[in-house]
Amino acid sequence: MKPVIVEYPAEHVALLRLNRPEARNALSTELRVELRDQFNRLSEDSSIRAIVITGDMRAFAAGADIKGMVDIGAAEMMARNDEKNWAAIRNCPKPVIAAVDGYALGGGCELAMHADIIIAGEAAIFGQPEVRLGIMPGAGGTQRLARAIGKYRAMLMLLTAGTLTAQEAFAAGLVSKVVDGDGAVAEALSVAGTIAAMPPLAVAEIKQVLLAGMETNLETALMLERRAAYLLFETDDKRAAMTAFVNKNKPSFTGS
Ligand code: CO8
Repeated sequence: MKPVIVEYPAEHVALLRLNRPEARNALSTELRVELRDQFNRLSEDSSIRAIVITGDMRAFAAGADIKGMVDIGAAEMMARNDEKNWAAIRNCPKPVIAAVDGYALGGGCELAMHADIIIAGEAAIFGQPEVRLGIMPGAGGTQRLARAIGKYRAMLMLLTAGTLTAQEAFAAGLVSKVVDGDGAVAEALSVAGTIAAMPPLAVAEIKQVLLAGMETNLETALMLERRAAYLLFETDDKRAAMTAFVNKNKPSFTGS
C-alpha cells in the first residue's frame, strides 16, 4: 500500500491522502519521504496552485511512528535527517490546506501546523502528547503552537499532554474553520478551488510575505509587503484582472 495517495480532484488542485489507516496514519520514515517527494514535485509543477493534505476520519495523523523509535538513540535520529522532509513542506510556495478529521497528535499536529489553512471536522482532536513518551516535539510543535494559541495555552497542552477539540482549537486560533460531520475534505477542496482560481503570483506573494513578516519586526514586514505589492503591478494577471473588472467580464489567469 502506498503511504500517500495523490489525487487531482479539480483543476490546479492536488489532494494528498495519508494512507496508513492501520496505524492511525503514524508518520513512518517511508511516509515522510513520500510526502517530501510529493511536496517537492508539486512545488515545481506549475499546473498546481493549491494542495490539500488529509488523513482519514479516524486520524489525520497520530504522530511519529512510535514503533520505529523505541530502540533508537540521538545519533540515529540525527542520521534520519527528518528536517529535510519537513523542509519540503515548509518551503512549498503553494498554499497548503490541512483537512483534519480525528486525531492530529504529535507530529500529526505539527504536520497540520505546516499548512497555511486548517479546516477541522467537528470531531478532530489536536495535541502534542510527546511529553508522555519522555520526548518533546521536534518539528515546530513548541514554536508553532505557541505562536498560534499563545504561551499559556501552549504550555498547558505541551506539559500535560492535553488536547483541544476542533471547537476549542478554533477558539484558540489553531484552526481556520470547523465543519460539521465528514465535510472537512470537501470544504478544504472548496477553499483550494477558490484559491486556485486566483492570480497565482498574487497568491504566492501573499503567502510568502505573511509568513516572512511573522518572523520579523513590523517595519521590516511592512516594507516587505510594500515591495511585493508593487511587484505585482508588473504582472499580466494584474492587468487582466483590473481590465476585466472595468469591462465587467471574467478574467483568466496565467501566472505571469
Ligand atoms: N505510532 C505507531 N503506531 C501507532 C501510533 C503511532 N504514533 N498511533 C497509533 N498507532 C497504532 C497503534 O499501535 C495500533 O496498532 P496495533 O493495531 O498494531 O496495536 C493502531 O495504530 C491503532 O491504535 P489504537 O488502538 O491506539 O487506536 P485508538 O483509536 O484507540 O487510539 C490514538 C488512537 C489516541 C491516536 C492512540 O493510538 C495514541 O495515543 N497514539 C499515539 C499518539 C502519540 O503519542 N503521538 C505522538 C508520537 S511522538 C511524535 O509525534 C513526535 C516525535 C518527535 C521526535 C523528535 C524529532 C526531532
